[in-house]
Amino acid sequence: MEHERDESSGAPLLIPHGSVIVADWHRCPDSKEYFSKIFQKKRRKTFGLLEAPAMPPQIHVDTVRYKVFLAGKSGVGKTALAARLGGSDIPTMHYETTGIETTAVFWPVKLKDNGQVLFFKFHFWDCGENALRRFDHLLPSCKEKMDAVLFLFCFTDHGSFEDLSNQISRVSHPSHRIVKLVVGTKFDLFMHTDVTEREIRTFQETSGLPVFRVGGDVNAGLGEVAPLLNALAEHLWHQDCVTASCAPLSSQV
Ligand SMILES: Nc1nc2c(ncn2[C@@H]2O[C@H](COP(=O)(O)OP(=O)(O)OP(=O)(O)O)[C@@H](O)[C@H]2O)c(=O)[nH]1
Ligand SMILES: [Mg+2]
Repeated sequence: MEHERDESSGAPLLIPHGSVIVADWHRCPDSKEYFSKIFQKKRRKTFGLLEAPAMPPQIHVDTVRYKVFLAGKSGVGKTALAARLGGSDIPTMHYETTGIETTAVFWPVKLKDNGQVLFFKFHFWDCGENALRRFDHLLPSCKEKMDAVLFLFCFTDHGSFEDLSNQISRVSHPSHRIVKLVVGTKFDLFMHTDVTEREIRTFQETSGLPVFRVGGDVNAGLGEVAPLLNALAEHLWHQDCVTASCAPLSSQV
């Protein structure tokens, strides 16, 4: 299938859902053994810096690591999204994040091509927007060796949607291969929505970036976070394959 192309890198911008990894694998019986390792007492397990899911010795699973930066206006829900993706409680109040906070999230994925199972380890970098503006050294740290960015806006604040183009130009550089996805938060507050579906469609068409919607109860299970984590994994894996196929042969050995 012919994909839309990013002129700067030659990489497709949009990858059809389920073309690289098995879609909705968390619902398949053969995934149970892997997903059980990211849970503890029916809750998502939080992993320390050097911790990883413990598989039985006869099952070897490679882990691939990616740095993902969360960008967006203050109050859009960057800290809440990091908590949501990691399965921890979402802060009910808005406390400005005063520096950089990182969250490690493990996510099992089955590749469609060869059936190989991998643990994706996403390292989410969440920096308070006001701290980012105040201290010049924070943005370069967040951007250093990042693999992906989630650009956030919230459905209850049109200003945060308008701010997306600033966020995108501030964070991305045309020559960098970076996965870019957009996340609309507070979708549960649809009665107060300030951003229309038409605006979202137009944005998707002009920017070529997919838009995901999140909101609501964090205890809704994996179904709530799976679409975003799977899309992130799928785009990152695809980006790596494109980079590897473009690299000179000597560097592929
Ligand atoms: N209802 C609802 N509230 C949300 C959602 N996401 C975030 N919030 C709330 O929005 C407020 C701000 O969220 P934060 O995650 O602290 O915002 P932030 O982007 O980290 O802001 P800074 O650290 O200042 O840059 C908090 O009160 C959250 O509880 C959501 O999806 N639904
Ligand atoms: Mg924050």
